[in-house]
Amino acid sequence: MSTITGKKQLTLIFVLDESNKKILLGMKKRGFGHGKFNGFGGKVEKDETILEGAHRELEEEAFVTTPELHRVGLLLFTFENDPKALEVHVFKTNTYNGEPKESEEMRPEWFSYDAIPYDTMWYDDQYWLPIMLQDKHFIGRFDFKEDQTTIINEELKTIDTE
Ligand code: 6OG
Repeated sequence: MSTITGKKQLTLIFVLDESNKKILLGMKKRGFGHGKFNGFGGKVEKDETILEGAHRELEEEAFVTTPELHRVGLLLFTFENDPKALEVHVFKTNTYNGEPKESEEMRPEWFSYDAIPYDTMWYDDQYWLPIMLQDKHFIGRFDFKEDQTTIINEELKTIDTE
């Protein structure tokens, strides 16, 4: 049995163009998740709320701002032999200001809902991202092996918002 000694709070933001069924992803250029497409986001700082952190990361990583971010999911990740769990707060928005631009961290790219590059994304995304695109909310937990690819345990629940 491994022990969890703490958690990191992180944000993950998806910009959607719902009328054209497109999603903005970013190719992560460095750090954790390097080489994968993902939403924008990162660690929540000590002096900000989760929502403030989400707005800040979106602006820093994609150079876009938005008047509204909707909370759509909560994910908990653990990795074998890593005592810190990741608590990821997932947001989406369908409105944004500015043009997405490459940053030091991310190279943004639009994808059709039917051509999402799951092969180049975190392994868990294929399970919960479709739920978000169906306009539903979710809560989930994924326990990964040290290789950051193999899932040992997973639990995912859809929250019907209607
Ligand atoms: P920085 O370390 O760059 O923030 N993140 C994950 N995203 C997905 N889709 N799946 C995972 O499965 C993830 N684990 C972490 C949260 C890391 C960014 O990566 C996200 C943050 O947006 C394990 O500050």
